Amino acid sequence: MQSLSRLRYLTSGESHGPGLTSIVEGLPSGLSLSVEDINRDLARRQKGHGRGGRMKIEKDEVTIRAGLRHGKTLGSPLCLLIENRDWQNWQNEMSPSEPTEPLKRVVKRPRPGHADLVGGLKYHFRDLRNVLERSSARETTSRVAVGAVCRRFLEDFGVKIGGHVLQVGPLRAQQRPDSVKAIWDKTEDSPLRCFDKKVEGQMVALIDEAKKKGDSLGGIFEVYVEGLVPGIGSYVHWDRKLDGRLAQALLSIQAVKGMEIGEGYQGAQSFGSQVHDEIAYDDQAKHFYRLSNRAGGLEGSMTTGEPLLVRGFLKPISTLYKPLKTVDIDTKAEEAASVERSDTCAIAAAAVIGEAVVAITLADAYLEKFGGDSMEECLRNFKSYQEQIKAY
Ligand code: EPS
Repeated sequence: MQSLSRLRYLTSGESHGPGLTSIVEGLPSGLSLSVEDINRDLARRQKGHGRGGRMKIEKDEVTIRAGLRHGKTLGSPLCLLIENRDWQNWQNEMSPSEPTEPLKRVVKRPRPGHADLVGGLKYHFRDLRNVLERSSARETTSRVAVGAVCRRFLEDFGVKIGGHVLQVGPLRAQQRPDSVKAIWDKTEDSPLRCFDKKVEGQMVALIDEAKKKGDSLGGIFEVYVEGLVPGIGSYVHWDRKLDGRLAQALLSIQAVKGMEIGEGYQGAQSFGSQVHDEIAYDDQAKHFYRLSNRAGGLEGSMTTGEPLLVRGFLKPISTLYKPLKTVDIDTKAEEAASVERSDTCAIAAAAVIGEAVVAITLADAYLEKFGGDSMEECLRNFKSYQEQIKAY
């Protein structure tokens, strides 16, 4: 929603090019930020059972080129750079100037499910590498870096975010976390960021089986956010609605084909009395709350103050080591699709990417409501709103 956005960002970078750049514009001055805050999330995104060989090559680390001085933002655009280590192996193939040697990695056989074919038609390329280099989920590294900055911003307002894996293929976690702390405690050092350890073992075995067969798998991740004040987003106009903005953010992640808020899909099959969360009032804490949270923390496209729960549904990765049928774009003959090095399942990484895009969306919405030029001003506005809510 760039037209309304208080916080804007751009990313650039090809998967095997020299590196990835992000520029974040609209951050207030005085936000404490370190390289470590960003590197922690970059490292988290690289983990997960089912990832391919590339993650052994990369060790994503950020360089902050602008917008930060002595550990505090300046209010000027923040520029983040992350190098691709694999660039060393692709200098001729991905050279910004004319290549010095004949190309060896030209792609002519588009992979079903990938951007290859339509991207080639649209941008008029005869080498589909031009498409896959940017459509690659390598790009999510940039968004995780920006998300880490937004997470840091939201922390100062008491907002905490945790992502976890709910499902891989047909295997669904039966145990569910009930706090962000529970997610971090139980999933941070696990192979698939799954809260249910028994099912996680089965998920790992299923991914191994898919890999052996040259196949791939998708799944579902959930992002859980605590500490939100009621009234972030708005019901008054379509492009202010927080549910729509979250949907755009989640669906823009590579391979995400669906999203859900709270028990959204279940609700479509149930009676209203089984769906809506009854309202109660806590006299001591002086706040309204819900007796359940099936709405996933959103009513009328605004936060309710209950935890926000959103899910992303990933299709299986479209590079198959046992490739599907395709057509060569030059000869028009039937062929097996091109095989590029790839992951078998990237759901654990997707949970971290989901955290990032949710953080970016929420930071923008917080700035819309409490915006100021400095953190002091934003937090003053925030405190005054909290007092208004308490006195309601
Ligand atoms: C990807 C293909 C693989 C993944 C990549 C996403 O890259 P490569 O072809 O270099 O092995 O590793 O993901 C990343 C590089 C990353 O950082 O997540 C694709 O086609 O989308």
